[in-house]
Amino acid sequence: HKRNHHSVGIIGAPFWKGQRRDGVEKGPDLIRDAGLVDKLKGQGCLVRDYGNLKFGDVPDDESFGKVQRPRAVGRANKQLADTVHTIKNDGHTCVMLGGDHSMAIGSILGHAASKKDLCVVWVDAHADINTPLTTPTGNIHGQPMSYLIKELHSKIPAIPGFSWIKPCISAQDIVYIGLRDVDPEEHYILKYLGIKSFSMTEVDHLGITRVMEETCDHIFSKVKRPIHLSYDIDALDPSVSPATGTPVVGGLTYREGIYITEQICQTGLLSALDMVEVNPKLGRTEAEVSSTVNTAVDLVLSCFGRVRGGSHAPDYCMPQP
Ligand code: Z70
Ligand code: MN
Ligand code: MN
Ligand code: MN
Repeated sequence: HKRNHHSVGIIGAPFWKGQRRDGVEKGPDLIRDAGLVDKLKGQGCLVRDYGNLKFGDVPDDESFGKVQRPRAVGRANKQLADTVHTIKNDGHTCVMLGGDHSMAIGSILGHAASKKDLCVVWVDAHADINTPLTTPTGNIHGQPMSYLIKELHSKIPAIPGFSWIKPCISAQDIVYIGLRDVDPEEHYILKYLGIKSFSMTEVDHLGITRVMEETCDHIFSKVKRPIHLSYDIDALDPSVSPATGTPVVGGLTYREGIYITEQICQTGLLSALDMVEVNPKLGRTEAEVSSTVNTAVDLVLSCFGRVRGGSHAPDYCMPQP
């Protein structure tokens, strides 16, 4: 056994304006208060906490067509992208604590600024690939992928606050896991671009073992490359993580959710992680909130070497009688 050598940089993105439910901005501090940093250190990681981003008010943020609060979302994502770029250049695996999933725009763009060849594993009940013109809700947390994919560039209008955003990934560099609430327009986009996706039907059919084998075969089909894992807590079943904005029945079990992060860790290529959409105000009881937060913490820990079978320091010595 080699000592856990992960170097982790944490950035909190307490942002909610990519959707309409109050409370998701509490995510970063709740996940920290559940002991994330000490637990990562306890399993041998080097950890630097870069704190939380502070987002100023954005006055006169009129909607653009249906798209809600575009300037606030654009500006917050620029702040995040610059910070993620810094964290990557400092040599860490970057952990972005959300916040809503619109922050994946800045997280992935900042990551791509230092790792041009990254691929994306998107674990979510939702595809979050609506364009500003297909969105049924106007919520940008349902759209982040559309701004990042090169093949969709011609379908994206100029949006106030978004002029700095240039697509950085190709459709073939993406794998979805956990889908079960996909809009018809999103389904068209997934098929039209041939994006690899394992909906809950495929998870049932193949089992999570083969899903992860095929995920790695797909993203590493040509060469090994850095992984951006974008994990929406609503991918898991609401019986595990109910405190989230859009719970959808029939999700991943705790064990399937953890198996995904264990296997991504095993590749040795995890380069950035998003843990998003934890919303304590949507837990009906304290137990619902703590189950959701503790699951988010466990997922992060298992991205950085925690194994269910246990482990020990390489210099461990048994006590002598
Ligand atoms: C819908 C939309 C979404 C999360 C809801 C829902 C998207 N497809 N994402 N909750 N996390 O608004 O575009
Ligand atoms: Mn999402
Ligand atoms: Mn650079
Ligand atoms: Mn979701």
